[in-house]
Amino acid sequence: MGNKAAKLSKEDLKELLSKTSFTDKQIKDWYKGFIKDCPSGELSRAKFLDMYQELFPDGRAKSFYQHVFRTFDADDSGNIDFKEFLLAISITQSGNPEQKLDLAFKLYDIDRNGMIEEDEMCEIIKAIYLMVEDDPKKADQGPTLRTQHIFHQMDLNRDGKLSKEEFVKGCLNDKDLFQLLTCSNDQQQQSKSVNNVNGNDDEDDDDEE
Ligand SMILES: [Ca+2]
Ligand SMILES: [Ca+2]
Repeated sequence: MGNKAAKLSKEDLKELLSKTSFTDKQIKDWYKGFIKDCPSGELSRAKFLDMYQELFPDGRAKSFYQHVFRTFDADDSGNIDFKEFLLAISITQSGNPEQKLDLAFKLYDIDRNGMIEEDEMCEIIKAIYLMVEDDPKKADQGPTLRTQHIFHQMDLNRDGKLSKEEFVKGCLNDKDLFQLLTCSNDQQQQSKSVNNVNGNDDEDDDDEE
């Protein structure tokens, strides 16, 4: 076949060159891979979850990746097109702190009302814990306490919600929080930073808290 192979439009290529740190060739290579997996040019929610199901066969990451899907799907169309996909990948791989925080804010602002409510943050942190925490008790209680702690630290005007400004300021002032709240798409780093926050150490269980 191949005579109808989807091509990346010049406009999209130009936009991606200006908005990402990828080179012309890298973008085209990403596009080839993307079209191979998604011949329609769009990544559906089901396909996205399937991909992560392969990486995390025990299903513990499912609820988290539903949120990642929503975050990548910038226009809320129910599919991730190549531009949405590559912009998000670029930010997670090589974005500056502000870009990472911008993406993280979208992850936590589930209802897209421009504020992070306490239950929204708790839900995401719970999904992260579920994915990396083996102790179900910790995975159950940890997120609520963690969320309360984060709000205590970040909710400067005490209105029970985090504005973008409060969120960005709070993360930039606290390295651990920055890692926990922004490394949302790097499983390895994520597991590391949740373990840091929990005081866990995979290889050495002697000094359990
Ligand atoms: Ca979309
Ligand atoms: Ca919200």
